[in-house]
Amino acid sequence: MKNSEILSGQEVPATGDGMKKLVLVVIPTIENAYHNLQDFVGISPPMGLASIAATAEKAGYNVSIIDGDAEQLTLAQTVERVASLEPFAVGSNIMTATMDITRIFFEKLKQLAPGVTVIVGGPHVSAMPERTLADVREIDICVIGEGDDTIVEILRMLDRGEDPGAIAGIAYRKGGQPAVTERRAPIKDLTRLPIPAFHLLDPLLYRSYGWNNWVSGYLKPLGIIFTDRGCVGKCNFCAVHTVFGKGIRFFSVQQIKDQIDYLMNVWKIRILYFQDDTFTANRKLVSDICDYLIEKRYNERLEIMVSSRVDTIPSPYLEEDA
Ligand code: B12
Ligand code: SF4
Repeated sequence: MKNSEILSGQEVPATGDGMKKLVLVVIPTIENAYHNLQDFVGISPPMGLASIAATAEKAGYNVSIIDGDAEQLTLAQTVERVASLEPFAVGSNIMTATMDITRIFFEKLKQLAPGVTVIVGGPHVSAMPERTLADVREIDICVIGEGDDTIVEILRMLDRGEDPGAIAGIAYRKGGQPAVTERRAPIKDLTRLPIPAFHLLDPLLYRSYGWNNWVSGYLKPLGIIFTDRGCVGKCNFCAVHTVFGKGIRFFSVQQIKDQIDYLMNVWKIRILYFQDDTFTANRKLVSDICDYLIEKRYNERLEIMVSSRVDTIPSPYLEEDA
């Protein structure tokens, strides 16, 4: 019996071996998105997939990540690579801009591997879970919001052959019709999460944006760290709140130090990007991170990038900051 048949309401015997393979995939979209500016685009490690890979591994699952963009695979090659690993479930992250290619990808994948369960998450899915199921009939489960805990609950459910209706924060096909389960609150305490599964990625594939190319060649490896989730901004056009809810939550200084150490010593990064939406929201945290980079003299070997919202940076020109 196929995994995907569980989701159409049929009875399935529990398998329960707990070590089946989950393959997470970055569907290649760079060529389609950036055309002749491809060389300018940085290639970032997929941190959403690396985060859920870490919790799935911690729960005992066997996980691989195939990054079609970083490995410069065509769509057809990516499909073949994923299918050749014989996964029982395949997961991917969808932005609105990547929805069309995602549909083609999963159509082709299910032709090669009809029994696989397809699980998707990300901003587009979180904003429009039912629409996503309606648009792509090959998708079995949509994860709404953060997927770190949800992925583990889904894998266990698939293992036991149970109905996913009891899992909060998903949309799935119940007897063929889209069904949305109860809302899942954002993870209150981020400090309980493991660090992202960097070990499943090849550091040499990740590089800085093209502007370094004009100056000193691409810098690589590029390491990415998120020090928080969410944003202090309340911009109503922004997709961030659909995934992370309102407000902002922080990782601990220790979790950030552990990631810096790993990326410096194992990945041997030359450029580090704090890819938060508002890196400067918590000045104490920023100051602790800077102290650590200096204490370890990492700053002497690194270029550092951050992204933030400009009004969280103190300005000597504004009275309130003086
Ligand atoms: C890094 C990034 C990129 C990188 C992606 C590189 C990579 N390999 O990941 C690059 C530079 C390529 C990029 C490009 C674009 N991006 Co961008 N990007 C981001 C950014 C800043 C961080 C993504 C990230 O890692 N977040 C941290 C992780 C932990 O969160 P996450 O990915 O959402 O994952 C969590 C959940 O969503 C869920 N989840 C996600 N995937 C999956 C999969 C499964 C199976 C499960 C179970 C759960 C799950 O669980 C994760 C952990 O909790 C986000 C902003 C943001 N704060 O997220 C914008 C964001 C995703 N980008 C956005 C946009 C608009 C774009 C562009 C369209 C911009 C443009 N006009 O060119 C392009 C599209 C490019 C394309 N390919 O077509 C929007 C998406 C909006 C939307 N409606 O989809 C965002 C949300 C920015 C915003 N504030 O609006 N982007
Ligand atoms: S400041 Fe940026 S990331 Fe934050 S809500 Fe506004 S647009 Fe989104």
